[in-house]
Amino acid sequence: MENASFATIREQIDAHDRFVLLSHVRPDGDAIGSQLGLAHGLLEMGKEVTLLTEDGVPSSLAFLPGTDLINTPDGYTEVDAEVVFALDTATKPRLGEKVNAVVAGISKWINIDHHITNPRYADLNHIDSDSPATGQILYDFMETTGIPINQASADNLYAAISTDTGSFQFPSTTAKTYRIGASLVEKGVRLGEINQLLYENFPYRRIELLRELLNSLKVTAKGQVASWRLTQETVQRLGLELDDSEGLIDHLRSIQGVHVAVFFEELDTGKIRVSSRSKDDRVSVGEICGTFGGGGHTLAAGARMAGPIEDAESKFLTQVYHALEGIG
Ligand SMILES: [Mn+2]
Repeated sequence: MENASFATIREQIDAHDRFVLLSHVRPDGDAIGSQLGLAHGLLEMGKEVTLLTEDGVPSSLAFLPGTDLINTPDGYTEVDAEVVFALDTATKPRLGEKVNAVVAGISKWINIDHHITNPRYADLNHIDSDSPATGQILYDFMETTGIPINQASADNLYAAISTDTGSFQFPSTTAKTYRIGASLVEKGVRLGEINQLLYENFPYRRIELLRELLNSLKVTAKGQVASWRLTQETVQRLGLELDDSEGLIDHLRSIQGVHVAVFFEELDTGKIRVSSRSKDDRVSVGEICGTFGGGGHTLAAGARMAGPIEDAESKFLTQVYHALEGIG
């Protein structure tokens, strides 16, 4: 299926008044930043906007302008809107069970995302896997179709792009990404303040978590694979919140000689959440995660596996070793 053009998506905005904007479970900066980046533009156009996310806004992102507008689906039986925007969400189930239930009655769906594995589950889909962040696609969309990007919108789009590019560092970052960054700064992004709140404002328990993770660090395959694990026991003992581990995998990725970094996290359901990163585009962690029912990008992907954590660990790492053998 072809990508819907920005003009076609814009027509849907002109043709309707009430929109619901969604992103994925355990939302990250690109998820929340994308929702709010677009929402502030639509609100300025006088549109009615409902914002939902299955797990609520993580406290680390609560500072972004407009997060008070984002609700969990708990208070809803159904959402009164004409059009659904699913943003930064690779599959429909990843919107969350409760979110899916309360928007099930809405017939018009628009899907804007940058995950290559996105099966195009909406009526209009704009999937650009070359874009390092959904926030970057939304900037393009809003800028080219004349949807206002006010300061609140700019702050959010900047946070979306910055967090999904590892502060404009990952290989998916292009000259265009920097140009968009510059435009957003011109539109009033509070650069120093937003960066400090994004990257230098973590609760102390996150550092305690890092200490625990470092104690579980394993480097295998002649230094090419680094992994660590987080158990429910640690989650409970440190009083961790869902997003406390966000970004910590970058410590594994940063080790010299490491090609693949993997984070195994035991969830309260007993399932194992696997996050993986590759530094070598010949080793696609997206493909490896795909064999376990997950997905994502070549260099960053995730999956949910059955427990116990030891089993998930050995099954997943076996596939990683296999992929590394493939490149010699
Ligand atoms: Mn994203």
